[in-house]
Amino acid sequence: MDIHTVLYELGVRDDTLTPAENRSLDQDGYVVLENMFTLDQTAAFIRRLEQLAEEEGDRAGVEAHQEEGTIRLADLINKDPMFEYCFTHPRLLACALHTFPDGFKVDSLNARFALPGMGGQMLHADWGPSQPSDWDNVKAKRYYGMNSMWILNDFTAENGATRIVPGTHRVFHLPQDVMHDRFAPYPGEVILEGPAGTVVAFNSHCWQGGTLNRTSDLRRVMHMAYRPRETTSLTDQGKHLRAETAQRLTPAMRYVLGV
Ligand SMILES: O=C(O)CCC(=O)C(=O)O
Repeated sequence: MDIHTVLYELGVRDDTLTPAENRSLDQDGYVVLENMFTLDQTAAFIRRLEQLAEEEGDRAGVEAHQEEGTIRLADLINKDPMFEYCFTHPRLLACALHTFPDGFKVDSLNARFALPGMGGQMLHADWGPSQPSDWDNVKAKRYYGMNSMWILNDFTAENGATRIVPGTHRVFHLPQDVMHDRFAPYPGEVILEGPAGTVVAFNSHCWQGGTLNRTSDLRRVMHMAYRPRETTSLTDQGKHLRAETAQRLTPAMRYVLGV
């Protein structure tokens, strides 16, 4: 199997993304994809995630990352077949192929709920160099990651919608190199307001972060991330994959997971 055969099988075609959407990924470093899932799916995702949060309690998120002021859940692919929809969505896979023309695989699928009054993050990129020469790869558009926000309840400026700074995947330094206070607004940042059912795919080199949830409700999102095929995933699917998950996956799904 190769990536192109697999993606064709999963419904990706040459015109799955419009030229404007491809341009947005290139120029802004992100693209907004509307109506990626229905209201019924939204309700089902929320119900299942809240059930998992209840079951996992203090341990929720330990497989990847825990963060004060939020409920995090990780390794979702092993936790319910409903999440297969996220890593196999043709429009998101087309974004991943655009970002990694030489091939990619799943990095992780996690969720992040910002609690009321919490959730504000420093502006950051989801990647940092291990050595200075890593920047040469970024300059050559050999990117280290792509992530996506699966908006589960309408993102507003009040409830902690993610902020992103367009074009920062091509500035070749990190926010901490130029900002004294990374909680402060940054010139040109965009607050990603949008309805549930929207997915925002973004280059992991883009500067972004959650903002403060000023409402009395949770602000809910899932993060579906991909990475270059030859690298090691945040949630190494080969090690984590449970037998019952492996059993139900098609060969194309296994390929995308890198197992
Ligand atoms: O959930 C969000 O709004 C963004 C989260 C994020 O950027 C992160 O946790 O690294």
